Amino acid sequence: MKAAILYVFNISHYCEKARWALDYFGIDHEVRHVMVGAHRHIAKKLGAKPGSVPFLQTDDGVISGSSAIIDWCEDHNTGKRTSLSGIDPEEVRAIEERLDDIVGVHVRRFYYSDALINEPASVRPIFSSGLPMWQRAAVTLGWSRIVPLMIKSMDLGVEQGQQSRTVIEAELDWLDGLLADGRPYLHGNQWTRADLTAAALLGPVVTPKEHPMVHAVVFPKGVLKPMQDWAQRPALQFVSRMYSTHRICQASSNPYKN
Ligand SMILES: N[C@@H](CCC(=O)N[C@@H](CS)C(=O)NCC(=O)O)C(=O)O
Repeated sequence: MKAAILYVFNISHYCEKARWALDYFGIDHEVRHVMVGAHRHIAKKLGAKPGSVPFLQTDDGVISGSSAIIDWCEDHNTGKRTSLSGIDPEEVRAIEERLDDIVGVHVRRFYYSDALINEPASVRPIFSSGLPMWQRAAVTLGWSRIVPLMIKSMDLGVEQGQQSRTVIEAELDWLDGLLADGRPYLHGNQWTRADLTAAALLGPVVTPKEHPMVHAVVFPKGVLKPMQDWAQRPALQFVSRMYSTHRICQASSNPYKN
């Protein structure tokens, strides 16, 4: 089997979710950074629908979306890692779906509503990192056209940023509630894809030291202050714990590697 190729935006927390799953399952893969805009052309060429990153090129075809990538990893669990499905796969999936559909979307809108509107230059380096030189130049030259497109496609603005902040706080209440009985994981005693998803999608709010790229992000003050206010919440302490115990991606120190 050829190594799978994972197409990503470096900054994307859904891409981090997929990377983490591939690392956990010990699946040989190459991470390929794609230029914003060009990703849709690559996706179309490979037949990846709907065209968002992450998508994974494999011998079995292209797998689109972080959840489907975890499913694919489960089916190719050659390293015999413990499954991430948990004891009640349906309930675990329900938690994952809520995290994907609400937490992931609003963490992103909360950050970009401030960063892309007030400090767009701070975002550009993360969209350039990992790209070949000519693509980095294209991002720099095209940035003033890319920013308004991103603002429109993600529905960003001051009011939208506030709405997303309120939604995040409600979702943190939900997660704090799940953890209130002292359970070690979101669903029972076992590490599952719900935990991996919560940690990857909230990782940018926590900036754990094990995170592979979030340290390159310059957060605007309007985002940093709520991050500091939330830091002691059980849900975010849980995210730190998931990173420190389960996210070790360097091959040499990967605890999941045989
Ligand atoms: N539910 C999808 C969400 C993927 C997603 O929203 N990806 C964003 C980056 S964070 C993207 O590719 N946006 C650009 C686009 O959709 O063209 C997943 O879990 O993979």
